[in-house]
Amino acid sequence: MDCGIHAREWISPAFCQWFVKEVRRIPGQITALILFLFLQSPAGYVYLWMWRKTRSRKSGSSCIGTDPNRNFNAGWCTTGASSNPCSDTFCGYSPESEIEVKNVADFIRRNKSIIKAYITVHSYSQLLLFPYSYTFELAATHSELLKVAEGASAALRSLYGTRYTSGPGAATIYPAAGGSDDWAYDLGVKYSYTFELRDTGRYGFLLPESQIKPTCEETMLAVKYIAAYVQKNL
Ligand code: 0X9
Ligand code: ZN
Ligand code: ZN
Repeated sequence: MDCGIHAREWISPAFCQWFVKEVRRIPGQITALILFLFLQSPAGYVYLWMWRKTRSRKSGSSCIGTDPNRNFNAGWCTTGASSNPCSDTFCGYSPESEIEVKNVADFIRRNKSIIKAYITVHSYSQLLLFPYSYTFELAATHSELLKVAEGASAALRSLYGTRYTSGPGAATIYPAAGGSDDWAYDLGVKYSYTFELRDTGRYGFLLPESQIKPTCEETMLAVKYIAAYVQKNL
């Protein structure tokens, strides 16, 4: 699981912190799930806390940063991404050009045999997405991915009634290539999900403090659901 791939989505790293605290209290249950990477884009997070991209620069453009979730090697820069360095969805000059992306990709490649699921946490829109986003074609295991997503959404809703929509990224949010979820799935990680946490736009990225704890609590139920399913189906 990673959090904070997009720097301005503050609720995401908050959830990773919550997750670590909680998971230590339930010995055995989710220990098979590996947790890594709190702040995938630390430079952007520090930079005024409103930034989406990394903070890298290259001569030839005065614009700064690449969208890390367009920089993975999955249909790279073919759709829903920009080759303009000034765009908020700039895909970078080449796949894995960003050190943050290269590090995550290397980590997943290196641990491929033991990684059974990959969850990446974003905000906002209340969605539970799965591959593909770089194409409208359905994933080979589409129906299973959907079934697990719907179970996880139901578990999440059971706490405070928060409604999530689940589906493949391209059809559910928008087509966008170069994302970590598609990349991990094509590498062979069978269960690959993107959470878009609260809310649906009222506060957007600036989720009020009063919603941090309930968001973490309900999301925990969804992640536990996915983890339990994966453990039963290893
Ligand atoms: O556009 C994104 O990277 C994600 N939405 S966000 O508003 N947090 O930026 C959605 C990612 C869905 N997955 C892929 N596009 N691969
Ligand atoms: Zn995001
Ligand atoms: Zn506070």
